[in-house]
Amino acid sequence: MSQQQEYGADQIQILEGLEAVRKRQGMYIGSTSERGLHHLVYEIVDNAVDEALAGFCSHIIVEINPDNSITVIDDGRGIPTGINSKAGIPAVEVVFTVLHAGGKFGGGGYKVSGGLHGVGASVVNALSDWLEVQICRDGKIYQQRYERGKTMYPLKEVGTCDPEKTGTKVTFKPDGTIFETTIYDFNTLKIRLRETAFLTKNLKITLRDLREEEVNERVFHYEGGIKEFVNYLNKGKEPLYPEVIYCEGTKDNVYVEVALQHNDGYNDASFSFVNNIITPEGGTHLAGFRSAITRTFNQYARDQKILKEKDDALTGDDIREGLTAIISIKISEPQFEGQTKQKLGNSEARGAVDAIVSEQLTYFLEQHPQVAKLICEKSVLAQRAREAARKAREATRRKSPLDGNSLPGKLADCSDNDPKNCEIFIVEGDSAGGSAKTARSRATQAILPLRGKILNVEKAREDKIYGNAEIRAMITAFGTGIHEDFDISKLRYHKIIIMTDADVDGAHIATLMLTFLYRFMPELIRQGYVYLATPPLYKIEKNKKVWYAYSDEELNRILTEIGRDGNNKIQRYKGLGEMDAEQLWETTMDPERRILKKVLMDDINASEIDAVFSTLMGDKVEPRREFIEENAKYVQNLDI
Ligand code: 0R9
Repeated sequence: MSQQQEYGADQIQILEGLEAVRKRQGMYIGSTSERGLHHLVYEIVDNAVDEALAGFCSHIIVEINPDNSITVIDDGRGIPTGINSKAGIPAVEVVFTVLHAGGKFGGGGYKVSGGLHGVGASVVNALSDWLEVQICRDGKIYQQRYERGKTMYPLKEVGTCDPEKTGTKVTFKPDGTIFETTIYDFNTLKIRLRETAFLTKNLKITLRDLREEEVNERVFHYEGGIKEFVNYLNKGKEPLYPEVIYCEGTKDNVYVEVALQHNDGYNDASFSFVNNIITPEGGTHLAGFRSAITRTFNQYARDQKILKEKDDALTGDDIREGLTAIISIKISEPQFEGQTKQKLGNSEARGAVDAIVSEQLTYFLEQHPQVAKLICEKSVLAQRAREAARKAREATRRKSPLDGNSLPGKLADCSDNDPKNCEIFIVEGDSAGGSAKTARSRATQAILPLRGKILNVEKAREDKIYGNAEIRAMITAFGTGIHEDFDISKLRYHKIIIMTDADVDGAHIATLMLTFLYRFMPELIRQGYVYLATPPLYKIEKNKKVWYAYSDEELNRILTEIGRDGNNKIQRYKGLGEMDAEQLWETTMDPERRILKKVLMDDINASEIDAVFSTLMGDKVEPRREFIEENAKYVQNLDI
């Protein structure tokens, strides 16, 4: 009897379900871009993490195989292999072939990890060329294979194993006809798996890249969980006190974990998670945390007479200056609200976080009066600085409004009034600025030359930042205002193009500008308005013909094409200033010929982005050196 004839109504429904996933992939995994491709791995890993959260799995291995297929192995109980009475097929087959099956079958527990997508293994199966699962359970090894979601043979025994050893191994190859790319990025998986390990105390996660002869392996294992996460995020910063404050508890079925520590910086780096997934827009859990710390610190400061009766209360912003915090909750039925469905709405989460943090933080402050005093004093300083900043901002507003009514003198503005058509080049140095002003297309291209390096906003308080002429010029030119005044609809240019020399100094200036944009106007990056110009590295001349090369590989390609002989004249550009206006136009500014790099930011990586900026731009040398050593391989064309 063929497989086809064995199919009953249930199986036909299954196939129709997975066919729907293949047709409307976006609905199930968000996108078929690189992001969706990586999401497949997270779906399978999340199932193994659930097994860890249930207390049965301590090690997860993720391997990128030479053909860009992925293997995930866990040492949990193994997916049940017995027949599921409702579906009439083994539970494991239900997991991989029935939409949204997840943990509703078998164990009876709920799916804890995942949450936002949490679409499950069947979607990964539907979107894979093939998927194979092997289970070690009761001393036997079971196996099943699927191709594009279809079961290839009934679950079979393929060997025996040590009865003490149990676990699940899943290997899948994403379908190249569905995904825009099927090449995995080690770094992307590394960031996510490290975060998962931080959020799941004691779980060890090994990531292995088997695509090169020399295997690249990283192991993430944090006994301290989110306490170590806070240490990691603060590694480029100077902590105000050595302890990481930690609160933990369960209330109304919400498991709450919070870790926090202040540093001597000025930013709030708080990140909230629900069921191990970051919630970039926060929600009730974050609101509960904020109200708890504001109330608790004000109470303490009043009790200890750090705040006198006549003094204003500290605001949340004052207390969160220089704060690094992780708020992580586990909840069985998370509800998400807002336009992007990324904001937690469960009201019981607010109460649970508020109660647990208030109680345990109050106790901590009583036990650690020196730490409490340091935090309160820093908050009082922040309160005063905020008042000074408000005055500075109002003074600047009166003199030269930050809302764009009076433009900076150095700006050569464009004549078109429609922001969609307009771009602004932020140019390093007056001389390159001069060439750019001559070269530009006046209707649509504005030029703002900046003198030297702009202020490092990572190390300055707001009042000083508003006082900086270069930063004020940018804010005024963009037209959006900043912070609570920020209004993206007032943006005057839909392309903000940072144009700096292709050398170390230029890279530093570009990083300073990106730091400013990231900290003060992150929405510009998030919505894709920020770009980096790419000036050429070489000019090649031969027999009165000219070529430009933007990388060493391109130089080699051109030289091979035109012949490597004595007639070639090769010029290595050291900076934008070496190009005349015409050269600058044709190589770097002409929309028809230039290369622009869009600066992208994915909120999923929010904590990592914060750590990168504070490591690169902060005071500590050693973490910066480590970061540069680890990431040097990703840098191209930096002339050191
Ligand atoms: C390598 C990736 N790992 C997994 O996908 C994975 C799923 C899974 C699992 C259970 C144990 N380990 C797992 N690894 C499990 C076992 C039992 C009960 N619940 C869960 C048990 O032994 O009783 N499952 C996830 C869903 C299911 N199993 C189920 F629906 F089949 F039960």
